[in-house]
Amino acid sequence: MGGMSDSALHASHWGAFRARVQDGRIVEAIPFEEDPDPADLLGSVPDVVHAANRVARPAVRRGWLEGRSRVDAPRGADEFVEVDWDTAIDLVAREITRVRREHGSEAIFGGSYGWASAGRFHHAKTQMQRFLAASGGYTGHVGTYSFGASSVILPHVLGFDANTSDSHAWDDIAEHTETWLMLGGVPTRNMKVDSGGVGAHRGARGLARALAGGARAINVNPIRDEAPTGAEWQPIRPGTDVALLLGLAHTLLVEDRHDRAFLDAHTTGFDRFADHLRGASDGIAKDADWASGITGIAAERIRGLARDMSVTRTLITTTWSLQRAEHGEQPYWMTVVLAAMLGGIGRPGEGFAFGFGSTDGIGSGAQRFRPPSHGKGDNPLAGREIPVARIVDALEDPGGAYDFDGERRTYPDIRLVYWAGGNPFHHHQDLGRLRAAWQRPDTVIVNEPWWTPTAKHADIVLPATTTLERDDIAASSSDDWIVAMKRAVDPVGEALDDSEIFRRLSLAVGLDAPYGSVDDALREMYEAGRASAARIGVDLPIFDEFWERGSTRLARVAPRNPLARLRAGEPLATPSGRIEIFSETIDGYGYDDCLGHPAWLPPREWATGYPLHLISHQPATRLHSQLDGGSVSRAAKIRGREACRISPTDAAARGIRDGDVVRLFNDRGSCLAGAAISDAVMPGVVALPTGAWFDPDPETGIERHGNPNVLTADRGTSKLAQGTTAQTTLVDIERFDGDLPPVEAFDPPRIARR
Ligand SMILES: Nc1nc2c(c(=O)[nH]1)N[C@H]1C(S)=C(S)[C@@H](COP(=O)(O)OP(=O)(O)OC[C@H]3O[C@@H](n4cnc5c(=O)[nH]c(N)nc54)[C@H](O)[C@@H]3O)O[C@H]1N2
Ligand SMILES: Nc1nc2c(c(=O)[nH]1)N[C@H]1C(S)=C(S)[C@@H](COP(=O)(O)OP(=O)(O)OC[C@H]3O[C@@H](n4cnc5c(=O)[nH]c(N)nc54)[C@H](O)[C@@H]3O)O[C@H]1N2
Ligand SMILES: [Mo]
Repeated sequence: MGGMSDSALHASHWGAFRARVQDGRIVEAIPFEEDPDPADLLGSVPDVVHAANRVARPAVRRGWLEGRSRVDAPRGADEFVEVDWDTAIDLVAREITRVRREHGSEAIFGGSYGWASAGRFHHAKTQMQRFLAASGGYTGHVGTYSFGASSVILPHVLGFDANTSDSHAWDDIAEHTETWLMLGGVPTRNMKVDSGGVGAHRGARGLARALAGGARAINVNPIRDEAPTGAEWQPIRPGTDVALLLGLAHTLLVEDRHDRAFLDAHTTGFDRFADHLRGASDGIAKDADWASGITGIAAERIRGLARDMSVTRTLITTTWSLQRAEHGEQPYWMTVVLAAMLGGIGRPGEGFAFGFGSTDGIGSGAQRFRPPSHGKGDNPLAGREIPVARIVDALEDPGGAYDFDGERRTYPDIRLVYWAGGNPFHHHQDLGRLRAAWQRPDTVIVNEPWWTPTAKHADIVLPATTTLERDDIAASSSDDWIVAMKRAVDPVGEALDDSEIFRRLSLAVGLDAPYGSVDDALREMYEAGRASAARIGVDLPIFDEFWERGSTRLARVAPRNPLARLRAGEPLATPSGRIEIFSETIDGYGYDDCLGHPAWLPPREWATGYPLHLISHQPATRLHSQLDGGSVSRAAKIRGREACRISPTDAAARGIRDGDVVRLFNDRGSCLAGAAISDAVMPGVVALPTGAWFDPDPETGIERHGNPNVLTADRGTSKLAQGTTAQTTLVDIERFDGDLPPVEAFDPPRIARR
């Protein structure tokens, strides 16, 4: 190991590739020859690995180093001083020890949400949490930004989290589905990636096979080209899918088209829900006319769809995005309830499924064994986590009480924040509010390969290697390849592997070294995975053979719908053993923002009165903020700023021409973007993908680069799940005629050499 070979195989969240190296630099990422459908994102890899904004040496914010107040030089505006590694490790170890002693381990926030890199050993967050757990514990987080609302509500409704349970195969859809209602479409853009790595992309081909089966596909989406051509486009006012689903359900009910036998045998609470549909308590029938007024979809179209769905084998797929909205629990719950009324749940190609079009692997089957992992250790403070998207509430309100899934919890007093492998100044909402709350802790430590916005807002930045600068192993339960990720180039600058950073920190706080050499750790991790695979009859080559060959292909098993067992009479892990259309548990919580049954609850955001819905979907040209500085992402920008799609109608009303720089704004903030006029976007909607690096103008505060999270609201989905609500955002937009400020997103901060 450790040898550097030309064109060695490597892996990433966006695909496996061979790294071509010249004079110690990677010059090309050549797609893995077994990948039939490699992602164009590979083109950005060489650009970012050797970019000028790599963190070259450990750096400390001057104000922190000098113990000055954060008021005159706040985080994100101060300059940095470079220090040597010994000094940096010593500063971090002392500070962690001090905070533990003075405030308790709970005061250390080590949630560190983020995708980090592919590779099972060097996964930054895992390494960090292992260190923090061993040295006394930390406050962690629960849930994800991806499916924060549904991972809490689905266990109440179904007894399990169906977000990633591989319920249907693309081929089931081809064979059995006649009507395919795609809520949120099935965007192939999102299938470029999968968490943990992709050996050979399968999603887009699976989708093509599924559609070739001839199902009538309906893309319910504010944006047309988010499903393959051939799908009918049904525009919908963003955030109103629940009203559409209720209108469909009402039609089924009053026309007696619902499957009573299925509802009687496998669900509970339908009668109370039916009362709600008819308007028994509030006098409002949730009929197609009512739904039309909320969604903007003609009532007759809703009635017609309900009738068609009741006489054909129907599949409803709902993308994860629908729940990243106020009351985001509801579209998920209502997807399940409508599918239950249709009666096809548990049959191939019928019922419901989540996450189709959200990542590459879903629909293509899964591995039979859990891939090897280095493990994050046991956190002594397990059980005291905060919901992931409530980080700013926690920073602002130490000791404050909040609701979460039936519990009343209190926020810890966070004094130290450690982030490794995530970018909160990309992923969190209302970045202006985050930036203010971020000033409160005593210390912020970040491990990063690049001067990301999060690194620029830290006190101590420790430079981490990228995957190409170290040996690792990629394996994921949604992929059929295990890839030896061989080091291809030397570490850039003085960067160290995250594992080495935490090894040194372990020693500095007085712990034993967590492992011997990396080579030994990789071998052990792999062999443990091989042994567990063998126990279920999966044969893997021994480590040396695997490493030599560079990759191993695994057999996959077709997706198995866990709800097929329900039809066969096996109870679900819900209180009733059935699908809960009415949940006594949730009803018992007494929440006004998540009732005992699915319901339409208007978002608070609508009261702001801004005229345009902002959709900040995933970017086609990168992974979140990763690769934003690369050529693929930059080529799609307009005058250096993220492209914002807007309908011809809304553009014309504002005198905006294609290619203009525009300013998006609401009461929370504003950002510049480049206008891309497109009739694929319905009037009343603008689409600005996530991931442009946060770049606030130091003079005016305007974000200059097109980061939608300066506009999004930082509110929980509900008291039940407290998930992110990024998709529920209203804005206005205008042509920007002022002097164009420069984009400085990719410039390192001011750095002084000591
Ligand atoms: N408005 C809006 N906001 C959103 C969303 C949305 O739809 N709309 N989507 C949300 C979702 S679903 C998600 S998952 C989040 C994603 O948010 P994140 O996962 O935080 O985004 P990434 O850009 O992937 O951040 C990963 C960071 O890890 C760093 N990194 C990579 N490799 C290494 C390594 O080896 N070591 C270290 N130390 N660091 C490394 C990268 O440089 C990068 O800064 O965003 C959320 N935010
Ligand atoms: N290339 C690329 N792929 C990615 C990622 C990336 O950063 N880059 N990120 C990955 C991650 S972390 C995740 S969690 C997944 C996320 O996967 P998703 O959550 O499924 O993806 P999004 O792109 O946010 O949105 C999907 C669709 O929802 C639609 N939509 C938004 N609001 C509404 C609404 O109110 N109603 C309806 N009917 N439709 C709506 C959008 O127009 C879009 O077509 O993607 C993954 N895939
Ligand atoms: Mo995500």
